[in-house]
Amino acid sequence: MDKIELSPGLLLYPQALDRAAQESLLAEVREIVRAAPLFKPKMPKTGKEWTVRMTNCGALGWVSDVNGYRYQPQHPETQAAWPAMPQAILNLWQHYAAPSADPEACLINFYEPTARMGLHQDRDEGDFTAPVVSVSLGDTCLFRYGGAKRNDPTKSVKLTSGDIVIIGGASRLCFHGVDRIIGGTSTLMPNHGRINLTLRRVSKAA
Ligand code: MD3
Ligand code: FE
Repeated sequence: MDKIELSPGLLLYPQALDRAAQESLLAEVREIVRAAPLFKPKMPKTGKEWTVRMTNCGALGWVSDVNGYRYQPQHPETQAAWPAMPQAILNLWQHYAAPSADPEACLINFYEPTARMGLHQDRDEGDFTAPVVSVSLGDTCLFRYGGAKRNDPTKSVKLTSGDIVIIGGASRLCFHGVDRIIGGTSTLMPNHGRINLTLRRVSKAA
C-alpha cells in the first residue's frame, strides 16, 4: 500500500514489511535481546517501573532511571556496549530517512498485552531535523498522537505488524503514546505482545 500522511511530516507506510521481512527482523531482535537483555526502565524521580520493557542496539541506547532520561553507550544493567545495529535496520533508515545521517540508536520496546505508554514527546535527541523511524511487529496497538502541545487535540490510529511510521518535519515533536495493545491480533510471535523499534539520530550530524 502507498503511504498515508497522518499529519504534516507524519507518514504511515502500512505493511511496509512483508511477513518474511518481519520474521527476519524478529530474528535479529531476538539476537540483540540475547546480548542485551530487556530491562525495565524506571520513571525519573519516582523510580516507578514502566510497563514496557526495553533494550537497544547501535552506538547509543535510550535509558530511563531515577536520574532521568538519556542516551548512553552501555546497557544499564550489564554495562556492556550495545550490540551493533544490524544492516537490515540501517537499510530501513536509509530507505525511509534519507538523506539524514545514519542513526546512532535503535530503541526496542517490548509490550506485553497489558503494557502501555503514556502521552509524551521524543525530545532527548540533539538533532530534531532527522526523523524518528518506527517499525511495528506483532500485535496491533491503538496509538494516540496529537500536536506539539500536550493539550492539542489527539487522533487514534491502529499500528499493525509490518507498519512503518516516519515522524519528521512539523510532527517531529508531536505528543504520542500507546493506549493499548490488542492482544492476540498477530501470529508473528508465539507468546503475543508487540515490539516496536525506533531508529534515531541522537547527535547533530557533522
Ligand atoms: C505513530 N514508542 O519509544 S513509535 C518511544 O510504539 C515511543 O513503541 C512508541 O513513542 C511505540 O518513544 C511509538 C514512534 C511514533 C511516534 C509518533 C507517532 C509513532 C507514531 C505518531 C503517530 C503515529
Ligand atoms: Fe515516543
